[in-house]
Parts: sequence; C-alpha cells; structure tokens
Amino acid sequence: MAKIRPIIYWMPESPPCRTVYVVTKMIDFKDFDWKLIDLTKSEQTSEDYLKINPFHTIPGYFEPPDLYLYESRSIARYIIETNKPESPLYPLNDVRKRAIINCCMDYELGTLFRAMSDVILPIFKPGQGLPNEEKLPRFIQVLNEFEKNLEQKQLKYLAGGSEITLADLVTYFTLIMCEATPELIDLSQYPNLYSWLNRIDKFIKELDSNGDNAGVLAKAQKNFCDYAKHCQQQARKDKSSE
Ligand SMILES: N[C@@H](CCC(=O)N[C@@H](CS)C(=O)NCC(=O)O)C(=O)O
Repeated sequence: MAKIRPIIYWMPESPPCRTVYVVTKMIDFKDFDWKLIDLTKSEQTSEDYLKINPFHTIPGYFEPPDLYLYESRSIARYIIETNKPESPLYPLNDVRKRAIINCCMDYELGTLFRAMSDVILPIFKPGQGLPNEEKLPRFIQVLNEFEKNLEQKQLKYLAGGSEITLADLVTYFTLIMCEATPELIDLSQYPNLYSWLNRIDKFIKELDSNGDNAGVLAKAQKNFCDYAKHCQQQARKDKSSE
C-alpha cells in the first residue's frame, strides 16, 4: 500500500513558514505535499485546519496517521531529524552543537522574536495597523545585546563554526520582518548584526534563485512588506479622518 505523504500547511508570506520551506530545500526533502492556508481568507480558523493546529497558526504539519505538529522550529527540527539527521543544520550526532543551536533558538523565540513582534506585529492586527512604538525601546535594547554578543564572539554563524544552522534561519526570518517598518528600525546601525544578516541573506537569495519554486521567497518578502505598508497607510488615513 502506498505511504500517505505528510502535509505541510503554509503560506509563503509567513516568515516562520519560510524557515520550514528553506529547510525542506536545503535537505532536499520532497516526499510531502504543501497545502496553502490563506491567512487573508482566515483559513487558519477553518474547522478543518483547527483539527491540525488548534492554535490556528501556520506552519502546521500532519503526518498520517496521527502526528500533528505546529511551531516552525519544532517542525523544522523533526523534518531534519527524520530525513537528514547528519545535516549540519541540526546534527543528530553532535549533542554539544545541538545544545548550542537550541540555546540560540530558545533565546530567539523567548527574547528576540518577542521583542520584535511586540513592535511590528500590531501592524497586521485588525483595528490596529500601526507598529507599537511604546515597545520600541525594549526591542532596541535586545538588538544592542544581540549586536554585542556577535561582536564579542566574532561569530560567522550564530551557533559558531563555519556552517549555517537552523538557528541562523529562524533568526533571519524573524529579523527581516523589520523591513515592514524601515523608518522605525534600521538594522544597518548594528554593524556585526548587519554583516551576519547579509551573509544569511546572500545564502537565502542563492537558494531561492534555483530549483523548483525559484523566486518564491523574494516574492513572499515583497508581498509581506507591501501588505505592511498598505495596513499602515490605511490606519493613518483612518486616524486622520476621525
Ligand atoms: N511561533 C510560531 C508563530 C507562528 C505564527 O504566528 N504564524 C502566523 C503567521 S506569520 C499565523 O499563523 N497567524 C495567524 C493566527 O495567529 O491566527 C511559529 O514559529 O510557528
């Protein structure tokens, strides 16, 4: 009997979904199907999708008959562990390296992503449409600490060593959300962060330029920024007509 393929639920415009997408490409994992969940149509709250992820976020992962995962970092780790455990992205045979990658990713989710999202994600919330500038000082503090860490350790990649890991990918897709508010956050002011970011950006652009779905990441980031711009313009218009 043919094996039923896993399904990854996603929308390219969602940065955490893009982490999972890049992982599948880097480890050449193809034995699954993509399913689009269109956030602009609130498909994440459909009855069917809530069975996959009751917390209505993408990405989601379903492996028949009964494995349901959500959270991009967990999905990415599982895909690597089960399909390419030797990958330097998250090497199963190197417990110390994995500890460092986990450490970077826990910091990223608990501190960096949180500080970024408090400022930027209100742009996308119905009835808001603008960044929360009150939370900006905390985000700037976090960015300064991130910069100092890179400077002190002179890291090429976040988990050390000479190869990109999952920690670089998740952090990259968090930080490029700052492109939604260029007038508020200028990452070029943090020289070590900026040179690390450009290193990862070059890698991602190269990856995005070939193979199936070439250009999907560039297009998704453009759509993400255009939508953020549209939300902010609309919110300012609504405010001025109040
Ligand atoms: N920590 C989660 C964040 C996922 C997330 O918030 N996804 C957004 C899109 S970028 C989403 O699905 N939002 C829809 C909702 O919350 O209803 C992850 O890394 O997977």
